[in-house]
Amino acid sequence: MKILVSDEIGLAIGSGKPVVALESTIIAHGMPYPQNLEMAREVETIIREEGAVPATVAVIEGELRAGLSSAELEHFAKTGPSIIKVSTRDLPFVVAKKITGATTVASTMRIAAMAGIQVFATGGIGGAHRGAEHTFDISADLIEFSHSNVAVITAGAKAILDLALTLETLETFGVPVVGYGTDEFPAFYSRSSGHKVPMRSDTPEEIAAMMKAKWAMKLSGGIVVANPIPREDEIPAAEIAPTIEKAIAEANELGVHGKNVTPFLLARLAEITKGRSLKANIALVKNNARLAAKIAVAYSQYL
Ligand code: PSU
Ligand code: MN
Repeated sequence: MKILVSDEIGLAIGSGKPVVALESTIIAHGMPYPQNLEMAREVETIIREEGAVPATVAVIEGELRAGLSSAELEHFAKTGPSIIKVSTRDLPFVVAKKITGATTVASTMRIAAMAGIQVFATGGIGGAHRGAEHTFDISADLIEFSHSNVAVITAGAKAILDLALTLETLETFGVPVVGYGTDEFPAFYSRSSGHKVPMRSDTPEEIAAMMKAKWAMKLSGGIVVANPIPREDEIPAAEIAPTIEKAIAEANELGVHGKNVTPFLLARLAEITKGRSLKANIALVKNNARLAAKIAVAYSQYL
């Protein structure tokens, strides 16, 4: 299946220049307007500053796309949660029905890989939710890591999740989880989670070399690059923990389930913290975009 790319992105991919994929669910479902649009634009600027080309991924009227126009970005940001959230299981449906949808980490990885893009920046990947041993609510993001050859730069996994179960699942799927400049798996809003990462790297070049080594061995699937939120933007784990408990209790009471869980929790946290969690979320996405571009530049020597 063909991915429609902008001229700029098509040229960059064709000539081995660094490209960084971005997802659209974070825009439509992860943040309110207008902060989501500002974030989407700033992230693209950061990637350019570092010498790479940004490629925001989405499905538009059933077409798989990498690289959105300014008007399209604005459409996703303004329309918000009424745009369908498209994970891998939803791709055939939106393509067949020619629907416009926002791609999650899982479906963005798949489309990026199909387009020939190896690096992707997000905020925080999905994972095993708390209580997953009963609900089986494990994000398709984790499963996608065993399939698509893409390195994903993420601030650990969202603190609303069960991080121990998330790490166990990634281990089962044979996914390298690399701490960037840290020995701990970061917890999205917080730099520290109490969970160790299995491996650590301190340079973009080393991560690029890991990507090259993994795929040269035909070990298919992605790499989690766990990049802690900058110190000045973090909400310490002990501070955010009671708020997360409260939001999860509300979600359970209201019977929120399936694909609505993550957007509900992110929105409630932003309300309860009066925007502080949103501010932290934006800061960590920008931080991930910068590192992603550096990794893409380092990896371009192998292209
Ligand atoms: N990171 C953010 N905000 C988000 C997400 C990631 O900072 O909104 C989105 C991603 O699209 C991710 C999704 O794939 O949340 C996970 O949803 P679920 O748990 O339903 O798989
Ligand atoms: Mn889920």
